[in-house]
Amino acid sequence: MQFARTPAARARVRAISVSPHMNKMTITSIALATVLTLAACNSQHSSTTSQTQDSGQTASRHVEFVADSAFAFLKAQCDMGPRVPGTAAHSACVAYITDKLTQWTDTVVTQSAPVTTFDGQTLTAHNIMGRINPQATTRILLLAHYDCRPWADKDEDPAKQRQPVMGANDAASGVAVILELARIMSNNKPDIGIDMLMVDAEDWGDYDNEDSWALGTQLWARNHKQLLGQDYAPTFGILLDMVGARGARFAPEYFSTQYAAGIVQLVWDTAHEAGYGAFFTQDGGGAVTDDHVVINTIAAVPCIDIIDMRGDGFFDGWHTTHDTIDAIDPATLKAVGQTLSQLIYNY
Ligand code: 1BN
Ligand code: ZN
Repeated sequence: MQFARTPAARARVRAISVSPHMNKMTITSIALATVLTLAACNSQHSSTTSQTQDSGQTASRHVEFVADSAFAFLKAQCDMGPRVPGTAAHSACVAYITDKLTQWTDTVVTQSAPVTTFDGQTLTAHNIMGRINPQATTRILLLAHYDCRPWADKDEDPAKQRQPVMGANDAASGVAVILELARIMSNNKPDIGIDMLMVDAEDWGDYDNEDSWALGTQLWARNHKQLLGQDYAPTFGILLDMVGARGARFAPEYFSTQYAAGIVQLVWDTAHEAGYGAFFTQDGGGAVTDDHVVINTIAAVPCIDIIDMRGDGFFDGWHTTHDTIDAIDPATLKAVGQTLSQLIYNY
């Protein structure tokens, strides 16, 4: 369902959202609650759209992010096995993501090219982007990596450290949240453009070599203008990494705050307004050289990372054989997905 807002109204919402001095909650809380609900069904799940409007021009649009649907997309990836580059499971995941984005977005743009890993392997990296409203100039780039780490080298059992990581959280969760957003947007077109980029070869890295990570994103960032046009310039980007674990805590990450403080503020404010403040905390975040650093430094797009960081480390199962579906809580997927839905529909 579309709700037409005037450009002035949209500009007001955006200005309120990004300002650290004003609180959008005060705006939405004074709104007269005129709730229109419709059931937008597809074969698997239903979603609900509603809107709240006050006597002036401010409006907020609510589109339900269905956590069970996101969980099903996460499980489908895990059922393939660890999606390590070069394996059949990885190829199956490329086909799965391409199929879903083809169903739910306006255009799919793929990119495949060789990349060289720190240990001298040549991989063919496949990046897959689904685009909604490709002509819109105001655009948000959402990205997540889908590949799994070849070695569970942080496992407490040395005998398991050469096994691949299942990557339920460290890979599948970010993809699952973005796929569910794609599905709900196929039923409820947003006013702005959205680019959903699933990147490859993030996790075949060496802890002592920062540049050895995010190889798929490096490939995309170096070539994205050839791929998408010289004018391609998303307004900002949001990376989702490890967004599904039970007990997750998302604190502002250091590089995100350095490059895109206003976007961090917008996302954290939106999460609090949506009722997920317990997940989106203010303290405890560290610095992570993740895909978003490449998007900032090579593609020159301001980009933040929503990543589960607790104290000095990540979730307990990070790069271990415990990063399985048992570590996942649909409530965490919901907190991140609903926050992003509200951000997208009210930007
Ligand atoms: C995130 C998830 N990363 C890997 N899996 C990036 C990273 C690289 C984090 C090195 C810490 C150290
Ligand atoms: Zn990883």
